[in-house]
Amino acid sequence: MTIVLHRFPLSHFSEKVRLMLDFKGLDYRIVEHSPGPDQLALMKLSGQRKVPVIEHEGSVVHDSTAIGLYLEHAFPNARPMLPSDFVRRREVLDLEERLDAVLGPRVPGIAADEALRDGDLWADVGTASMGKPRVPRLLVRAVGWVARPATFVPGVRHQLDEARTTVRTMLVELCERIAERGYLCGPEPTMADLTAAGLTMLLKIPDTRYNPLPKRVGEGVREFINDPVLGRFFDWRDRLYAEHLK
Ligand SMILES: N[C@@H](CCC(=O)N[C@@H](CS)C(=O)NCC(=O)O)C(=O)O
Repeated sequence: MTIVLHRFPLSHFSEKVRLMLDFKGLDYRIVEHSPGPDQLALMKLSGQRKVPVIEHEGSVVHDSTAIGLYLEHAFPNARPMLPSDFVRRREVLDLEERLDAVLGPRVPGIAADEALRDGDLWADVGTASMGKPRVPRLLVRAVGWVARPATFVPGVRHQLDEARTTVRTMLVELCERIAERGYLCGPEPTMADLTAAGLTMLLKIPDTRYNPLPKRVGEGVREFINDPVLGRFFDWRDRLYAEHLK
C-alpha cells in the first residue's frame, strides 16, 4: 500500500524522510501542509503538530527517526538503512541523533538569514514554504522588510553567526568521514547519510523530484557553497542524490 508523507514543502526533516523512502525504493505520495492553522489537521492525525508524519496501512508515525525505524521494521526486504552489526548500527544511530540535534534547529535560521539578504530569493522561499494556497509575493516581501533589520540586532546576529560556525564545524567533520570512508559510517550509505543530505537541503537546494524550488537548484548559503573545504560535502551529496535516490 502506498505510504503517505505529510510535509511542509521546505521542511528539512521531511526531506530526510523522503530520502529514506526513495533509498528504500518505496511507493509514496506527498500531502503538503502549511505552517499555521493547517497544523490542526496534523494534530488530529498524529496527536502532535510537526511534520514529517507518515501513514501506512493504518499506522500513523511522526518524528523522522521513529519513521526511519518503522520503515526498517515494516519493509524487511527493502534496502536496509541500518547495518545488522550492533556496534555499527549504534554508530549510525548516534551520528544520526547528533545530526538532528546540530543541523535540525540551526539550518532553517541560517537559510532564512541568507534569503533575507536577497529580496527575490526571500520571496521565492517564503511563498514556497507556505505551500498552497499561494501567499501573495508582496506580502512575503513585506515580512522580509520587517524581519531583515532584526538580523542586525547584536544578540540575534551573534546567535546566527554561532549557528553558522557550529554547522560549518559539523560539515567539516562530515567531509573528513567521507574522505576516509566513502560514506559517513562506512563504505555504504546508511540512515546517517540520508539524514545529513536531507537536513542540509536548505543550505544548497538539491536537484531532485518534489523540489518546491526547482528554479533555485544549486543556490543557497553562499558562505558554505563557495567554501572550497565544504565542496567535498556538496559534491558527495549530489552524487548520493544521483546514484541512490530516485
Ligand atoms: N524531531 C522531529 C522534528 C520535526 C520538526 O521540527 N519539524 C518542523 C518542520 S522541519 C515542524 O514541523 N515545525 C513546526 C512547529 O514546530 O510547529 C523529527 O525528527 O521529525
